[in-house]
Amino acid sequence: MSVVEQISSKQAIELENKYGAHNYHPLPVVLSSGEGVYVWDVESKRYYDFLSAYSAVNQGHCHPKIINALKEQAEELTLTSRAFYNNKLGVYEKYVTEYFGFDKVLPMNTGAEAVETAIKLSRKWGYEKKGIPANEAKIIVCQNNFHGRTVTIISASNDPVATENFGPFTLGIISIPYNDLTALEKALEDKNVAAFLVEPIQGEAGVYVPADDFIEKAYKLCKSNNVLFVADEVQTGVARTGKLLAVNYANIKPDILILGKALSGGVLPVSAVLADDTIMEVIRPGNHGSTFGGNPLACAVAIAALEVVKEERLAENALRLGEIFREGMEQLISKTNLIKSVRGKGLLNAIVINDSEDSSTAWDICVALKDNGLLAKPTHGNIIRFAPPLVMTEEQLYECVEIISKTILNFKK
Ligand code: IF1
Repeated sequence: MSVVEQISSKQAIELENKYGAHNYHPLPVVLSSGEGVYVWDVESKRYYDFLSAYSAVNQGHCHPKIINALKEQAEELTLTSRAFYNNKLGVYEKYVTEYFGFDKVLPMNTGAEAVETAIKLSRKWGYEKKGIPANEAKIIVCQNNFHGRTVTIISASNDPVATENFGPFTLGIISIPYNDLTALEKALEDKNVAAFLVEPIQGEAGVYVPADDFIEKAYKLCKSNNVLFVADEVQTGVARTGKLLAVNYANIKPDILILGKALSGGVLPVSAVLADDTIMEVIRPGNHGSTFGGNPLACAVAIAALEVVKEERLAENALRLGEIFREGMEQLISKTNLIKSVRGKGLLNAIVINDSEDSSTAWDICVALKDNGLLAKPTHGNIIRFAPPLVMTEEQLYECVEIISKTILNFKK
């Protein structure tokens, strides 16, 4: 008998409110199981999951191949720490570096840990390879970014909700407007800049897709100024945008690649920082680490999760279904003034609701979508992100476009 008795939605919500920190405002639904593109609540109602745990469940909920890898490894060896070698880490490191085309990987757990790792790596490279004076290294970031919740990472944020009363903040961060090559070129005049940290598509900001040439031209500006181009693909990576990586649209190889979320298929926290030897060699024993980083369980799960991406051609599926989704939304937009626009790449999309940012309309639409069997959540204010698991079939996607259309056309403010 499990420790947790079968509880009702009401009981579950009351328990979280009473015993849990109120650091989220969840939609009023209590999930108890998931399979593929579906999740079920405690009253056994089925939903299409159009959030995918913020793009961590690209391979679908509880993918059998990934769960089997988890089970098998869990009965063998889960954690050794890096004080000793183990028989899974090197195999995984070879697999993931060849998979993405880099010399080395530094394995971590959460996305924020990987971003922090990339910041430390960039700074150390700046001092030891570029010759930046001690403690003068700068990192350029973009306004409206989201890279995680640690104090250093929110030091790069301009979101008052994520930063208020968490100071003092980390120094050495320059913030420029997203998608602004002129601003980047000016910021790069500072010879103490070590790296440019950027999301190829800004997820949390509301699925902001930059100009087609932004990433490629930003990369070239960085290279001509001896600055590392650091791609945060925690949310856009692992096939989400219709290619293995969102930077593949720009046909560039970032100096440092940050992965997380779907690297494990949402089964447990696995993140990674990949770079070539000329950069990664600045890291020496004792410089960095983590208790769980590169644990055998994570290695086994991540290999299975990445195999699924290739075996089931998830990037190709996301590319094709994304085009169908945005076409469906464009047709809906022509029938209603409630939606201003749709944007995205692959199966990372969002609609902009025709109401003020501080209105509850986007939230209310998500509650109505929930009642109609589809789960999505607003990002900022009036933007609703739609990101289903990449294993969705064309038939399921058409059904979901129908659910969204019906909900919007019948929505009463
Ligand atoms: C929350 C957002 C998404 C990320 C990128 C690093 C991280 C994230 C591009 C850190 C994490 C998550 C965090 C979660 C909600 C979600 C999110 F709304 F916060 F911004 F996806 F858009 N880089 N994003 O998107 O990875 O440490 O969470 O593993 O904090 O509310 P993490």
